[in-house]
Amino acid sequence: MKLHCGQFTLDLARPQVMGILNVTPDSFSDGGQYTQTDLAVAQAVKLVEAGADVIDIGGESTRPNADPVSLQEELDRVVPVIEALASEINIPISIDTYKPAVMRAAIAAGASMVNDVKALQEADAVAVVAQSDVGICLMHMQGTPQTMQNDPYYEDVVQEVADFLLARAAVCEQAGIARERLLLDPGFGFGKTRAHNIALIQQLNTLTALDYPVLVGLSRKSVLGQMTGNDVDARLYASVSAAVIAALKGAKMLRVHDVKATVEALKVVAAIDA
Ligand code: 7PJ
Repeated sequence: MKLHCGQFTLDLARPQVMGILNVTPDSFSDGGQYTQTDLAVAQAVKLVEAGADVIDIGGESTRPNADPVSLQEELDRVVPVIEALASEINIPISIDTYKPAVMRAAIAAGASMVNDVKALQEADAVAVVAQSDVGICLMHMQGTPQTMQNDPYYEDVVQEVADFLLARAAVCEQAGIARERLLLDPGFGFGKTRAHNIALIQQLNTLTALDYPVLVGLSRKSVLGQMTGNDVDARLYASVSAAVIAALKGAKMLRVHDVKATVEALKVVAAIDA
């Protein structure tokens, strides 16, 4: 299985590692030696050196209860980083956004993938991606980041997530987005209880059997905190364990903070699960 994203083609025979790069506000930039863009680029280069296959850049937090960021603020955060990084690294840059205007600007700046927690449901989002050649990750979420953890409810979480993702994939393909450009993601923690998240991991095979590559993002998430009792900064071992389980169940991309540890664990998977 291959993933087409802009000028790149990723071979999904080996699960790919997407390294997370959060681009935070310019709050302590004081005209000193390094700008926030320089720091973000340096951090991304480290992720590449650690073995990342894709860099995912996000300028707005979609964690539960996070404050929304204005369009201009999000553009100001991510576009300079993508521009600088595009000439610096030779792997796909993904833009984590649900805003079509950010997608368009990011693609113009050199992004080769769009990672959308709203699965291109905002007006014009499908058209923006269809007019380009980038890869697109369609993620499932119930509700919005502001409210999604209030009282998530499903009759059958795995079936409902699968149905939603297949419907969004069909919309994309009807709009002219080739199937080879699509990734599906159950959206761990996005409008899901602990039991929902666990059911989705247990039955990940139902999703990986759908004939689209599946991306899994469990890195440092609260479900791992619930399992271990650890705070977010102490979830490395749990995150690597989750990535290994997801890979064994057929996930083709792992979205992670801890690239080096994940890449190493996946080498063990590859050697034994060949
Ligand atoms: C995900 C994401 C995820 C995809 C975030 C966090 C929250 N994009 N963006 N999948 N999570 N595709 O990293 O804890 O699971 S932000």
